[in-house]
Amino acid sequence: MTLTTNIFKKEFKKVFESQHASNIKDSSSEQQYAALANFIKFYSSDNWKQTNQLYIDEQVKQVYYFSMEFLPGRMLKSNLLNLGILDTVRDGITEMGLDFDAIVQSEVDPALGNGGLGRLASCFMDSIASLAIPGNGNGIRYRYGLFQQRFVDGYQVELPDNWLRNGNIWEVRKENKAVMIRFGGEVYLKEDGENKLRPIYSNTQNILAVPYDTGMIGYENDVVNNLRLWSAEIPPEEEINFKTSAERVLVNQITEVLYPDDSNYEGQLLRLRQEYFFTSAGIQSIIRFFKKQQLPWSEFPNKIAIHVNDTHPALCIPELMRILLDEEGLSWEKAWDITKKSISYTNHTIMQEAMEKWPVHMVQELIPRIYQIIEAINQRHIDKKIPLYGEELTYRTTIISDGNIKMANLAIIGSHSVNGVAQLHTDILKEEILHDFYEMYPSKFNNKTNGITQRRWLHLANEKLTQLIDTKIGKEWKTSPAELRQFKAYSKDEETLNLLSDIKLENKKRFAAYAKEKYAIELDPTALFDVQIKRLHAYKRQLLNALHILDRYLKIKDDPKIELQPRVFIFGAKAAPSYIYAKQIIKFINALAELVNNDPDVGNKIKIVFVENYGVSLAELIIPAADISEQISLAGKEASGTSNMKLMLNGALTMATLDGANIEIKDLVGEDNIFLFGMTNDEVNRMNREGHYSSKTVLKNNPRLNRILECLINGTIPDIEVEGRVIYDSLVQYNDEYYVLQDFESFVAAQERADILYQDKPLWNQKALINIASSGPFSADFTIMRYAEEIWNVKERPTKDKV
Ligand code: DL6
Repeated sequence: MTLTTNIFKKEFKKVFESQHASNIKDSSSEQQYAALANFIKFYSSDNWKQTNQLYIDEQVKQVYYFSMEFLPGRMLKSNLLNLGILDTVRDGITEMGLDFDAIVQSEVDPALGNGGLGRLASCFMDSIASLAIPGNGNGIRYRYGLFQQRFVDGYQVELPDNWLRNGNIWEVRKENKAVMIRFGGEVYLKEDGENKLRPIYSNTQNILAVPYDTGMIGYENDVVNNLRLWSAEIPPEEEINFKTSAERVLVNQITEVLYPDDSNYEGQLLRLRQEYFFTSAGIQSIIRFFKKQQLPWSEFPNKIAIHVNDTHPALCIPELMRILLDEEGLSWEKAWDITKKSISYTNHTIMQEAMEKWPVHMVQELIPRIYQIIEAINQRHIDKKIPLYGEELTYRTTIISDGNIKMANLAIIGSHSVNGVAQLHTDILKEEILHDFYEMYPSKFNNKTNGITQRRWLHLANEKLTQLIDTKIGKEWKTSPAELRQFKAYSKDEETLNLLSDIKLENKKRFAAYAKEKYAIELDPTALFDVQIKRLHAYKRQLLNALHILDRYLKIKDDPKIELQPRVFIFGAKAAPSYIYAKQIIKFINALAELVNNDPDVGNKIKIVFVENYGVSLAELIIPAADISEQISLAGKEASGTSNMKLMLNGALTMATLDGANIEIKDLVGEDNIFLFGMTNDEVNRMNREGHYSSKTVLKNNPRLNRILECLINGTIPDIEVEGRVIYDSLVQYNDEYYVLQDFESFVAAQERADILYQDKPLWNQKALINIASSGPFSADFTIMRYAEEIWNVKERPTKDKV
């Protein structure tokens, strides 16, 4: 049925009235949202059913993307866009006298991830469906998302994120697809009379994993894929075994909250429980589906690709082995062959502290059979590799060592593909972090630079810019993002550049209105908007950004009449609750904001806005308003970054170290259209090797920097006695682990170049346009095509029209 505005209005009214038994005019935007989301779910349900049926009928190969985190953002508008009915519905809603934007904003933004990794997973879901690739997401339905961040006296305070308070309309509970997960107890292997060893379990705790499915709607192609999130419940038939409230609480806890505090043993155990819970549930449901097709097991890797998003789901490997060995009776060799051929793994970090390892005793206690299998995988690895590579290299690659299970080692040994997420990151993996494995398995390693979906990050977030691009180069870029390059033809077209500038100004006004309403800060929309939005981590160097602001502040205090390019510095960042140093940096930036924003000498020359509770929805507001994108991590530390891509796509110029995907941005836009500064990865490595770096020496020759740092401890910035001292000491006494001071001068010089360029608006706009036009290669559609072709070996399925 073609949905016209009139049909929509009639049908929508029906849905609303059947749900609320009241007049739509008297309802709240939350109620209108609920009815509209239900309407869309119903509208897309046929396609969802048919997509699923087609996958079954045609026995196509499917990919299963296992991720501990998904950050989908609000789904209403994105679903309308992908269904091709955004304008129809918006018009209908407006004609009914309702406020479309208010309805959109009534939706809760589910924070089921920490940052880049989870958002990447959701961009991938959008691209997989939009490319008509048979694909599924597999994760956890956390009862509470990542904490809600509030600032109290400038300090981060964490509040629970009760995102399910009003229910979640997009999901469908599939109780009939529930599976049982076995924890704890004892296990031993017994001969089964056919020369096979079968595990015998006793005293296990069995927990029910119930799936909640959400349709992942492809862009105008009738495809609706599935995102399956698992929830833990007490199995009704085992109620008797959960008598105490402590036992019951333990079950609920499994899927209660994203990233439980793992600074204590119980927290770690819970996280390991979560990892096994969702991997086992996902693998069991894959096996059940595969078995329905009645194909020989050798066909499994031809029908199923399992992707492990970082090591959190790496237990997929022993779990698949367990089922193939214990339940399906395959030989070790066959099971191992199938497992390796089916599983692939992405590494997202080189930070040692993020490399997962689990104490052996913990795994033994929680999942004893899985431990036995990991031990056997490890032993076979040793036996096979020693004759080929010798003891030294082999023992450096074992899964079990020093009483720990190293999850990256398991993921590499048990998979057929290991990829990094930007070229530099992959090179570092091959040459440094995972070099031993690279020697053993050179052909497993490959690069897949991250990508973002242009549909959410341009089409939805920046509708005016979308219209401008559409009028200039047509609409093809929405499905063929490489077409964006045609926009470059307008880089010297005055009319287009002026329009681009007007759109940016409007977006900045939109953000300014938000800042005024939320924080009572008055922003000048003609100022340069300088944006750093990402998790707070020392290596990302929000501190460098703040020290630069402090430098500007001191310049103004020295000469209040100084002419400086007015700037609005926007920060958005959550710090992990247990990461004290990151929280101290938040407090420092907030205190600096308090000082600077209220100093009459400063006026509009500097304003700082640190938005609370940064997430997908705020990113959609901030990114279109950005002039400068701060991507200033220490070279070699940021695996890729994805905010760099979203900001570029919206015409921000990148202030960049040569790190992660910044290098690829530079290659695409050319050095004239990016501000580069700081040490390269090679220079950092040399410094580290030689061990000559002394932040004190940097300071000795730099009175300006000395003065800036003094402000941390001399009371210039009120209310940071503790934080200022800690930050000062980290830079001076503890030798500045992330080379903030070393890169400071070149950072400030690059910022000065940006100021000068911003004075020349036509030239700035030209560079902004070149950035937009060069960003096509960062579309997640391309990234996914490469995963599909080079790793998963899955094909786009013909969409309904083509069948
Ligand atoms: O690949 C997505 C994203 C990258 O863009 C960031 O550069 C990287 O820091 C982030 N990594 C993580 C690490 N998590 N773990 N484990 O979030 O991944």
